[in-house]
Amino acid sequence: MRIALTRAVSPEIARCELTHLERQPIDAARAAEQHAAYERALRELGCEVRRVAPAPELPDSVFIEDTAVVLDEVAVITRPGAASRRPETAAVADALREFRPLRAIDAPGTLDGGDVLRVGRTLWVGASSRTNADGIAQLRALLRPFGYRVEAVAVEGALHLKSAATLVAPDLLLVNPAWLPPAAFDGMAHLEVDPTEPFAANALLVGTRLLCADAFPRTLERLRRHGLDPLTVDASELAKAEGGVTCCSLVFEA
Ligand code: CIR
Repeated sequence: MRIALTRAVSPEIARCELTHLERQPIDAARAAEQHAAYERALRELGCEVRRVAPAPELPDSVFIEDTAVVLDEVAVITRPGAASRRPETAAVADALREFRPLRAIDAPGTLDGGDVLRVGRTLWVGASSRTNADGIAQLRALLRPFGYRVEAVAVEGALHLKSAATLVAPDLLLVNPAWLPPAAFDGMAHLEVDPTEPFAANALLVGTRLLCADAFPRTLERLRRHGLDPLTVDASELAKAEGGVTCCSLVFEA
């Protein structure tokens, strides 16, 4: 069974953390509708959606991806780089405990799940404004016994590694080369986003199916020309909070 953990949109989402975007009004009710449609799409892709207990007082709590790294053998509870987001992790740990043994990133390490891109037994980890060298070193030490390789990738100009690059098929990356040189990934095959759609690189691969935001028609066309068949959702309100399609779930096999 494939589980997708999600978490409700906080009514306070307009007070979210922002790094590269200007603050603009966010309609929390509209964001919640988009989030519900995103959960329906996850079900269409074969997931059983389970919601973690809501945290209305935590503006960014919908972006559950940042709070944990879930692998087949173990789940690592992160220590998010933004201090305001650290209280998000406890309830996620409680929800994951029934599925995986837990490990955790401790101070002074910081790590956001949005910086972790798994390709087979390799984890590419963004050294970003949210994830520091100590957090990456802790992740490497925690996962070495399970046979994972952890490779740091410098991220500048993007919030997270997965704002700039995600997997769109088991052996194919979608990359925004303006934010991250595709060569950073050991010569893996890649497609590039349309240069007018810098935020298009954040796509969510669920098994062999792909979920994308509908705001990037040119990049979607590139994916389709490549034989991929992405399902699309409107994530425009959540995008104002600097979130993309990977951020709102933790998908794993139960
Ligand atoms: C933040 O800045 O932390 C949130 N407003 C957005 C987090 C997006 N998460 C992600 O890309 N994994």
